[in-house]
Amino acid sequence: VDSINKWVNREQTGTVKNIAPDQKIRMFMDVFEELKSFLLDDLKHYEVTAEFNDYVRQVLEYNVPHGKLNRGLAVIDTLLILKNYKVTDKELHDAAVLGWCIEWLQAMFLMADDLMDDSLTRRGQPCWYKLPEVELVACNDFLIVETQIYKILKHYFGKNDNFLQIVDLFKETQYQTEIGQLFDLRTQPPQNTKAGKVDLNKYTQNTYDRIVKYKTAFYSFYLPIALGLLVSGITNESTYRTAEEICVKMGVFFQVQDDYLDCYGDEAIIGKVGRDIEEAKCSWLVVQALHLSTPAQRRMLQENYGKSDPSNVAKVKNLYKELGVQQVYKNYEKDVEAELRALIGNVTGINSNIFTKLLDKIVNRQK
Ligand code: GPP
Ligand code: MG
Ligand code: MG
Ligand code: MG
Repeated sequence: VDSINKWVNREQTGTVKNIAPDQKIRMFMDVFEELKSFLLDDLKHYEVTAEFNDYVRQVLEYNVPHGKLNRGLAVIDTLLILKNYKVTDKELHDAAVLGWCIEWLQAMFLMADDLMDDSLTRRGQPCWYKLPEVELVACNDFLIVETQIYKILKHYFGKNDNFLQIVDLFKETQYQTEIGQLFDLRTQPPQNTKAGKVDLNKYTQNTYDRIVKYKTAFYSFYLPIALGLLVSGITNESTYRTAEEICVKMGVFFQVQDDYLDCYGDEAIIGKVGRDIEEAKCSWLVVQALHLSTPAQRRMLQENYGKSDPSNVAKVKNLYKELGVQQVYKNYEKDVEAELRALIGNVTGINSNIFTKLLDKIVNRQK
C-alpha cells in the first residue's frame, strides 16, 4: 500500500482523486516490483539457491511487464470510474494486484502460444523459448508463471470472503482460453505436415468466431472488467452478464485487429513477426478471402496457404489485394465500432464509461 501513497493526490485521508495516466503507470509498475519481490523472497521456502532465484527473476522480468498493460490497467480504470475516482488506497492496491495477475496470466499464455505457433519475436525481443539457454525449459517456466498467480492471490486475498470466487474466475477464464487455443490449433493442420494438407473448408466465419471468442475475448476483456466490478463491490449477476456480452464482442473485434496486424502491421510497432499465413491459421483475413474467392482463386489459396516459402506467402498476400480484403477490414472496423458504441449506449445501472474507456484504447490501434 505504501507504493501507492507516493503517487496519488489526496483529497482526504483514505480517499484518492485524479490519478494522471503517467502516475497510474508508475504506481502500477511499483506494484509489479512489490509482487516480484514477494515471489522471489517466497522462493526461500523451496530451498531455491541464488542462481535459481536469479533465473526466476529473469523469467519474470523478460516475460511479464513489457506489453501494453491494457488488461491490467483496465482493472484500475474500472474501479476508478465506478467509484467516481474516490477510492481507498487499499481498493487501488487490490485492483493493481489483480491487474498484475491478468498480466501474469497473459505472460504465461504468450510463452506457451509462441512455442505452439512457432513464433520468432514477441514484444520486440526474441520469444522466451527461442533463447538458446531456455528452449523447452520454457514449458516449465510458463507453468511456474501460472502457479505464481495463485501464490499472489493467496497472499493478498486468501483471507477474503470472495477468495474462492476470485480463484474460480481466473481458473474458469484460463479454461475458456485453453479451449479457444484448442480450437485454434486443431483448425490449422498439424505441425510439420502443413504443406498440401490445409483444409480450407474448415475456415468458416462460424469457426472463426468460436475460436476467437474463447482464445482471446474472455481473458483479454471480460476478466479485467469482471475483476474491476469485483473490487468495486458489485455483486449483482446481471451486471456481470451485461459486461460479458459487451466484452466478448469487443474481444472478437480485438482479435480481428490482431489478425489484420499480423499481415499489415509494422513489425517494429507490433513487436512480433507475423506468421499466420505460413502457419495456416484460421485468420480473419483468410476467412474473408475465401468468402470472396472464385473457384480459381480458391485453388490458388489451396496451393499457397500454409507454406513458409516467401513466394507462396507473397501469392496469398497478392490475392488478398486482388480481393480488396483490406477495404473489407476497414468497413468491418467502422461497423463494429458503431455497433459496440450503440450497445454501450444502452447500458443501464452502471457507468458505461468502463466499456468506452476500453473501446477507445483499441479503436484504430497500430499495436
Ligand atoms: C492470441 O492468439 C491468443 C492467445 C495468446 C491465447 C493463447 C492461449 C493459450 C492457452 C496458450 P495469437 O496466436 O494470434 O496471438 P499472437 O498474434 O500474439 O501470437
Ligand atoms: Mg496462437
Ligand atoms: Mg501466436
Ligand atoms: Mg496473432
